[in-house]
Amino acid sequence: MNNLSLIKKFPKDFIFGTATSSYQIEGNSFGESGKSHWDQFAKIDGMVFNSQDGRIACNHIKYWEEDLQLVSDAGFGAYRFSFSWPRLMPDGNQSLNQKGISFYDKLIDKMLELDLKPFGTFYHWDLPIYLADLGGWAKRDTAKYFADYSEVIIKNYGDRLYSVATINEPWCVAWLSHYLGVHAPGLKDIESTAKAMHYIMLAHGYGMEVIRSYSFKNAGIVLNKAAVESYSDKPEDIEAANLYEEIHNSWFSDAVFKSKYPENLLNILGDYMPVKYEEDLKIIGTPIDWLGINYYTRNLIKFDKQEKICQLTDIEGPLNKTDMNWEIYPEGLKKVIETEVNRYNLKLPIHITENGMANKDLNVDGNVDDQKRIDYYFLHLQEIQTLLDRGYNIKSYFAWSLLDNYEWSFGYNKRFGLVYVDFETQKRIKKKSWYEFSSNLK
Ligand code: IFM
Repeated sequence: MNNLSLIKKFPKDFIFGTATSSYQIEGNSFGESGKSHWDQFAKIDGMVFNSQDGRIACNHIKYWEEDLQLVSDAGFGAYRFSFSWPRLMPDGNQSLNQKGISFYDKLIDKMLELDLKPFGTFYHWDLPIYLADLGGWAKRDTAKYFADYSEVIIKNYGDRLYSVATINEPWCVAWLSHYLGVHAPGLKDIESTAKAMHYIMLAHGYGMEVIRSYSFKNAGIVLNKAAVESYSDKPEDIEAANLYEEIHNSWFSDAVFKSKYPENLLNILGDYMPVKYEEDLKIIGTPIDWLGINYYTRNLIKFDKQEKICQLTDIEGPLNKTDMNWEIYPEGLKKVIETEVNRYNLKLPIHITENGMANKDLNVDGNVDDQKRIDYYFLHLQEIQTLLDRGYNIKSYFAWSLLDNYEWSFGYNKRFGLVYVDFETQKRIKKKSWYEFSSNLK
């Protein structure tokens, strides 16, 4: 049975935090928020577990003080949250919702009062419905509107934010949502995929330009990295894995660090790419101050000739799994960081902006024993420690997530929190993992 006492051996200035996102916790039926495309998507039969949506979620709009107190009482030094675009700009790009503006004002001020560094993410998947109806991420205008939205954030809160990230997990925004059809808008369409793969990165670039125009200094992007491995030594599986590496990982990092897209995937998407997309790559490559890495699992890839466009499949691996059926593969975290640093010769600070697991947690008379989650954190923190010992420039680690919350297509059926949420009563119950962090952070 592992514990988290290794935390005490981390460098004194290493930041430990925990993370959430707006749609997953806030409850968008409160505070005059606009709707997001997830509200629409959840209504489509079979797309989301029990058609659940984020109207109530964890009602963080009401319980935000209690929630921040939970972060602070555990001894964390930072809180990663996201702004909700439809809460701030209900119609996407026109009027501001003053209630939304003051909500984040209060939230950030309270973080500072509690000595929590505010790590703000601009976009964590809640696209205003109004922009989704105009074509969403398959349209160039959405990237332009993202620049206006970025300005609202940086102008109102830039003086108090410790750091900002433009986009959370562009792979999910583009590939998972337009090619695999798993997230909103649920498309399986190569043309919209190609457009979204580019426009989400252009939005990042425009966001960076706005951030720089306000002389804000601590800005980055958050990429979800998969440890991609070939299912076998067969050349066709290795080739399939290489293509998947481009799809999941290097498309986004090549764009940011090299102002280019990787060749194999570009060959596949080429005919559908926006005209003159090359001209945008310089904007996308605007230098960032740090790279955020979210890591959960590995992808085992096999050649599959049944697949028409990208001839590959993700095979279920043999390792122990979390409740998401994701393999627990801690060395993958080390591998993805090593790959990133070597491939791009990175000197930038790296923040581990998300890592954690879903577990079938049970509330037994007010006790939630999630030892499996403690084991997961232990194993991943060990990998980070190894890299720190080797001199890697890793600055922080954020546990995903503070609260059980809306896990997208899985609705409220997957629990990732350090704190258990009873969704009937909104009661928060600290899990064993919360106590474990707390006794080692303080
Ligand atoms: O809950 C999500 C989060 O919104 C983005 N990263 C992965 C988490 C677990 O699936």
